Amino acid sequence: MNEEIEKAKEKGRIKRNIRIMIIGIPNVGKSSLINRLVNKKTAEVGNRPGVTKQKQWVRIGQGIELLDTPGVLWPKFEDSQVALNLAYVGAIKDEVMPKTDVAYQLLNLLYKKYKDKIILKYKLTEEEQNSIITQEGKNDIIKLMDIIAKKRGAIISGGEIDYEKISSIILNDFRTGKIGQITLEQINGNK
Ligand SMILES: Nc1nc2c(ncn2[C@@H]2O[C@H](COP(=O)(O)OP(=O)(O)OP(=O)(O)O)[C@@H](O)[C@H]2O)c(=O)[nH]1
Ligand SMILES: [Mg+2]
Repeated sequence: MNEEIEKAKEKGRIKRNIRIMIIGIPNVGKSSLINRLVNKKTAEVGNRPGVTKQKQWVRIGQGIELLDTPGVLWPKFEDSQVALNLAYVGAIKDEVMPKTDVAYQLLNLLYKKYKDKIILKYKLTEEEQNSIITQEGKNDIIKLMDIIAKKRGAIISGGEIDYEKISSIILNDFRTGKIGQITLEQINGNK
């Protein structure tokens, strides 16, 4: 056997494992994909960015090895809208962009671009819709958040709005598709 390997080596025909590196932005399911492929919970998964802390080789048999890697992001965002979109989908840590800010911006965007879906999801009456229009004809998104918070029980004792909680609810509704199918970026470049 050793002789055969030596011979193969001489001819440059040594069989090596196929190695595949899985890369992508944080929290998109890289580790989940690996676990599914090996049919085992080998890699740690979790619904937040930064779960995989270091590289890890996983054998999937038949001479194939996969490398799980921590999620990566661009070192710098030239366009702040790109950073916001990544935050909406859960690829940026709360410590970098606070959840309340992200949820506020997301609700603002959705109420502009997908108003019908927001009205339907949070059962906003005509009266409620009118109540958030300011004198300048703009939408008061904080007021909209307050209305949704009351409906979803995001209230702290004393009747104040629990903005952390309602932000989590809105982000979760969006990320799990409960608001509907949403496209953040258009291919024609319109934002
Ligand atoms: N809906 C849905 N959720 C998924 C899918 N794959 C993974 N998830 C969920 O997405 C979340 C992130 O999954 P991970 O596998 O930890 O993601 P990751 O890319 O390894 O994340 P980092 O290691 O933090 O970069 C987890 O809550 C998974 O359950 C999928 O195909 N569909
Ligand atoms: Mg991972």
